[in-house]
Amino acid sequence: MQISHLGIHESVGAVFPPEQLREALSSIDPNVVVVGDGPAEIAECDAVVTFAHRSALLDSGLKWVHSIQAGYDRFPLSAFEDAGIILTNSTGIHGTSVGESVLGMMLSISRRLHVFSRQQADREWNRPDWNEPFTLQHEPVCVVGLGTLGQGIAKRADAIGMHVTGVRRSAESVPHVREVYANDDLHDAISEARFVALATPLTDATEGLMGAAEFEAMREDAYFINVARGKCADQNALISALESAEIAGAALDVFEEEPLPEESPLWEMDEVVVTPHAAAAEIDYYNHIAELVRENVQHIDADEEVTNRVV
Ligand code: NDP
Ligand code: 7N6
Repeated sequence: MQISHLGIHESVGAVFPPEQLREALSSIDPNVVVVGDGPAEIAECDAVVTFAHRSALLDSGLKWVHSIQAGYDRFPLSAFEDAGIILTNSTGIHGTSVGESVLGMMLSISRRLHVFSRQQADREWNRPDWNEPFTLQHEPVCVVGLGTLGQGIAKRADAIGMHVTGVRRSAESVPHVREVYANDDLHDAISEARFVALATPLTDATEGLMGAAEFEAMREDAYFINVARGKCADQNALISALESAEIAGAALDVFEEEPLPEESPLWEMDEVVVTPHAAAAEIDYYNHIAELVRENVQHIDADEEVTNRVV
C-alpha cells in the first residue's frame, strides 16, 4: 500500500498549528497538505492526521487515519473497521509532559502554590497555617493505569522519594512502582494513598471507575488527580466527596463536559486545581507526532504492521 497524499486536518490546531506538522513532514515522500472539513479535500488524500473525528473521514476512501491523541474514545471504532480504514493513535508520547504535569499538581498542593497564586491575584500576603504545607517525600501515591501516562507519573514521583503504588488489569510489575495491584483490588490500593492519580483509557470498564464508593475508600486527607478522561470518574460523586470533606481536594485536567461549564462548583473550591485539558501540552508535541507519522508511512509503504494500531 502506498501513501501519496497525506492530509493534516485543521482540527490539530487545537494542539499546534497544522503548518508546523506539515513543515516537520516536508522530507517524507507523500505530498503533505492541510485539509479542512470539505469532503472533496479529504477525498484527495490517502491518509489523514487529525485531532477530532469527522464523518468525512469514513466515506472518502482513506486507507489510514492517525489521531494525534492517545485516547480514542471519541472515534467510532466499528465504523472504521467496517470501512476497512486503519486507525492509529498517539500513545507513547505523553509520559514526560503528563508526568511533569502531575508532579506539578502534587507539588502545588503540598507546597500550597495554588493558594499563593490565588492570593497574588488579590495582592494578599497570608502565610499558610503551620500544619498546612507538607513535603512529598515518603508520601504514598497510587497511580491507577500504568501505561505511558502512569509510568511517566510513577517515574517522577519515585524520583522525588514518594512511595509509589499502582493499579492495572494484571498485577504485573512496573518500573518505579513498589506494589502493583490488579484492578479487582482497587479499594485496597487507593485506601492508603495521599494522592490517587487516574491515568486509564476511557472504556466500558473504566467509565465511572472512581465513584462514590472509591472516594469513600480514600483517606480524608487524600487528593484525587484525573489526567485520564472526565468520565473515568463520576463527577457528581467527586463534587459530593469534596463538599462533604470525604477527601481533601483534587487536581483535574479532564471533565465530563469540556470546557468545564462556568457554573461548575469545581471552579470555586479552594482545594481544587483545574487545568484546561492541558496536561500533555508542550511545544514539541508536533515533533512527537511527526516521528510517529514518519514511522508509519514507512511501515505502510513496506506492507509492515503499523505502530499504535487501534483498528
Ligand atoms: P496506555 O495504553 O499506554 O496505558 C493505559 C493503561 O491503563 C495500561 O496500563 C492499562 O492496563 C491500564 N488499564 C486499562 N484498563 C484498565 C482498567 N480497567 N483498570 C485499570 N487499569 C486499566 O495509554 P496512555 O497512558 O498513553 O493513555 C491513557 C489515557 O490517558 C488515554 O486513553 C487518554 O484517554 C488519556 N490521556 C490524557 C491526556 C491528557 O492530556 N490529559 C494525554 C494523553 C492521554 P494494562 O497495563 O493492564 O494493560
Ligand atoms: C492534547 C491532549 C490524548 O488523549 O487527551 C489527550 O492524547 C490529548 C494536548
